[in-house]
Amino acid sequence: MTTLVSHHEIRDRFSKAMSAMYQAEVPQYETLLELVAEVNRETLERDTELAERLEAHDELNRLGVERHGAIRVGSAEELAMLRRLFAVMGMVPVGYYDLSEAGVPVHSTAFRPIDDEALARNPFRVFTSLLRLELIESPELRERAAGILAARDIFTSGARELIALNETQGGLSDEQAERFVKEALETFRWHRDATVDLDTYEALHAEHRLIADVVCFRGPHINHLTPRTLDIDEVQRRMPAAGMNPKEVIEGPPRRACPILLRQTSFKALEEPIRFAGDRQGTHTARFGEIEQRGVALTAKGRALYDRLLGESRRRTAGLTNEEHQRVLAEVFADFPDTEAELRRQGLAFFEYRTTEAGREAGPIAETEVERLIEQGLITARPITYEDFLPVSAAGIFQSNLGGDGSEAYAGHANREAFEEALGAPVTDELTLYAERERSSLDAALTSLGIPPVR
Ligand code: OOG
Ligand code: NI
Repeated sequence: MTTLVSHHEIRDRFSKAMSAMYQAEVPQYETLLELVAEVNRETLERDTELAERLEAHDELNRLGVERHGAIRVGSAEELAMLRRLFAVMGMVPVGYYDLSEAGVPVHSTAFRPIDDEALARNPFRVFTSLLRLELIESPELRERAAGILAARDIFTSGARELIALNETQGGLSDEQAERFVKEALETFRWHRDATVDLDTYEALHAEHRLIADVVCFRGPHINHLTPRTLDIDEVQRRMPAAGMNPKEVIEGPPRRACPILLRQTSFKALEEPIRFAGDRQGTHTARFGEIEQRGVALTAKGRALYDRLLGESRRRTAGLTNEEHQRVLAEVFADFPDTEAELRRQGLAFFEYRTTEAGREAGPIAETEVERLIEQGLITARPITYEDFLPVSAAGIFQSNLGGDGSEAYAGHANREAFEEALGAPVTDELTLYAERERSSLDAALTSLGIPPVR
């Protein structure tokens, strides 16, 4: 019998191989990693309380390996095969994101691990977008794009074999895993040679830059990787001195005492030389580097408040510099509670509960109010990190890296059913995952104190 390595081990190896490949392909990404490591180190030195909390919550070891990436594919077959490829690494599709409303003709999901242990080990995620050809207006161009996509195979035959083997064996051996990482990596590699001639590229580009990016190359090159920083404002400030051109504003919520959801920024995509069919030279702009700072996951109620405040602030932030933008956001988000206790009491964010040493040693407990149990030091609540993405922020990242300002919204709207049909499986609802994690941790904590779980 073959001894199988865990899916999480394969994900860890793959994410490291992907990072090494991208650093070699885009040297600015290596510079970004150095900058983020420097700022993280300084932040932890300055804020020992944060350092202790991250350590206690098992988040310090994942900080150094943490990153997400993004790719864009052109057909249902490609997306469905990617689902099987990511399954080898214990990554499943979570969440549905519609970006057509923001003028980007794609819809997306994020492949990521979902259980606690896997997330603590290496939470590598890949934001994966499917081009919506039906949103291309010209029927002639639409058909041409579909024809080009139908003719390519973005997977090596070795990768296809190992994906099938993973499904029949329920995993891969050490040697098979090594080969898998190498073969799978080929799908995400950059190609300096386009598969089409310059005229075709330009026609697709004129329709939407993103369409040219998806259709004209041999595969879905990884277009960015994103390390996790503990101080995004500081990294943004230091980018120019390190030779990087940051996007204008940091996306997402403002800086807060209790960070919520996700804040993101990037250095702008580089213009790179391309050889087109027929031996003509040109350029293509697609690849960049991004950073993210993660906070607590919000409940549906918290998310509704976030969306409302973000909507309000957007009316006031058009065209502002990042500094002004952040000032307006901070003003508007004054209406969002900013202490852990308040976030909990109002049911705005998700927490994980644990019994303390004192709780385990206490005799029979009359108290059943969760907040009182926390005050008495019998249980602790810690914020559950948001592991997903934000559509408005993602659209902002897309836009600034496709060059050009916000395009107009497409008439087509969210179509989750079509996306799931292409994927060949339903996407997991992210809110359900956080709610289950909170619920099971609270049940376990209360049970260990001899208190019946609240329903
Ligand atoms: C994906 C942009 C979205 C994020 O972190 O929100 C994204 C892309 O440009 O393909 O990566
Ligand atoms: Ni990203």
